[in-house]
Amino acid sequence: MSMHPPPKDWFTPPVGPERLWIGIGLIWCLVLFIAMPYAHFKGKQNSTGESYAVDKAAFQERVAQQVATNQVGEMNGVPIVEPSPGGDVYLQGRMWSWYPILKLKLGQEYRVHISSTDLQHGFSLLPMNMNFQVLPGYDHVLTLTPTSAGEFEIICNEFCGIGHHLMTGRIIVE
Ligand SMILES: [Cu+2]
Repeated sequence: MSMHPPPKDWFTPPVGPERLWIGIGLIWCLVLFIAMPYAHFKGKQNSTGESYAVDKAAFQERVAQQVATNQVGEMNGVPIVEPSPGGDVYLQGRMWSWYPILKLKLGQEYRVHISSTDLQHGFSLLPMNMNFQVLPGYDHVLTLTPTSAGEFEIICNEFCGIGHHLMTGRIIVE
């Protein structure tokens, strides 16, 4: 097999519709280049990236402590916890549930600590479409201020085994 170099004058500058499509593509690249950081700072649905290494047992202990001191009810065997506004809130992802159910106050700011005590899960808040990775050994802190009242479902969006589809939780805002 032999290869031949292209002729010296192979390049012809784009003209007509080709020029137009290259232009549209370039403009769209620039739009996305600006939109991504804009959505991060103005979207109000993004994590600040605050996270810490945490021992699984220590996190579990904080969750249990919160349930012991702030439980206000129970739903399908899962405790409902009402943390004090402005304070720390602990949410544990585990096979296959989100524990406990959180009851938050509209317009109040909370520091929600999310971690897993077994393997990787995905925190997905519906219908807001907020998604965060939940990793064992890491405490992911979300500074969260509920802006609408109601019941919000949490699902797991990281396949985590046979009961993955049953892994739902709840945040109640009133
Ligand atoms: Cu999961």
